[in-house]
Amino acid sequence: MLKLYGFAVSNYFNMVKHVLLYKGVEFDEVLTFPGMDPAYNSKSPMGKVPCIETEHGYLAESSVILNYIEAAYPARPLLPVDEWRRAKAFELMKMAELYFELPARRLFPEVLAGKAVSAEIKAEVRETIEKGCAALSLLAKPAPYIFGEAMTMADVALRYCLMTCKLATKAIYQWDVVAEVPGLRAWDEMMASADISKQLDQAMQEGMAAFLEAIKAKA
Ligand SMILES: N[C@@H](CCC(=O)N[C@@H](CS)C(=O)NCC(=O)O)C(=O)O
Repeated sequence: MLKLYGFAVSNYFNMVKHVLLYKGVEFDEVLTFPGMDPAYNSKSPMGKVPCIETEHGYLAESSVILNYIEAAYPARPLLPVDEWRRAKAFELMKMAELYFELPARRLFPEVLAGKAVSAEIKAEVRETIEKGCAALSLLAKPAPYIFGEAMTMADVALRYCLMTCKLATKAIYQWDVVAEVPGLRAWDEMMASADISKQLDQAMQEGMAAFLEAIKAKA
């Protein structure tokens, strides 16, 4: 059976878990924290979570894992059949990661561990996310999902990329990024109301206190 490595507070782990649950793929979870065991790098070469274990071997990097899951488990499709529309979904997923998740992550030392991030980094991050919001406004017209009637992987990926971005931008700039993109608030609330989202969000909340303690102890 497929194995999913990671932990409930990880947004990338939840992105993959959301898709597995949505598709009804059976899997076992292997509780794994980055840096816990050097041997884990033989599964996920950068030591990051998530990674999956399949009958063929291990696979890391969430977007790659999602693409594999879609190909290996085509039931309840999460990507359009049409090549062009598929590519547009990937475009949005890439942008969500590059211009929302990754810049916001640079604020984490201050947000999660109380280690000051420089004003220069804060300004850079804000500028990138502002551009990301403008780009998302051009690409995404939620109705009700990002690409229309059917949910795609882009919706799932954006949800979990925005999650860290919302947390960090609120804490550092008191900035509500969701308000920047027309229609995004209703989309965000709709995504959050899905049973799978509720299940994962609850597990994340439950694991958060212990996770923050562990981070602060390391800092
Ligand atoms: N590019 C990776 C990012 C995954 C990632 O950053 N995971 C975090 C947990 S949310 C992690 O493992 N961090 C530990 C590290 O960066 O060493 C992916 O898409 O899967």
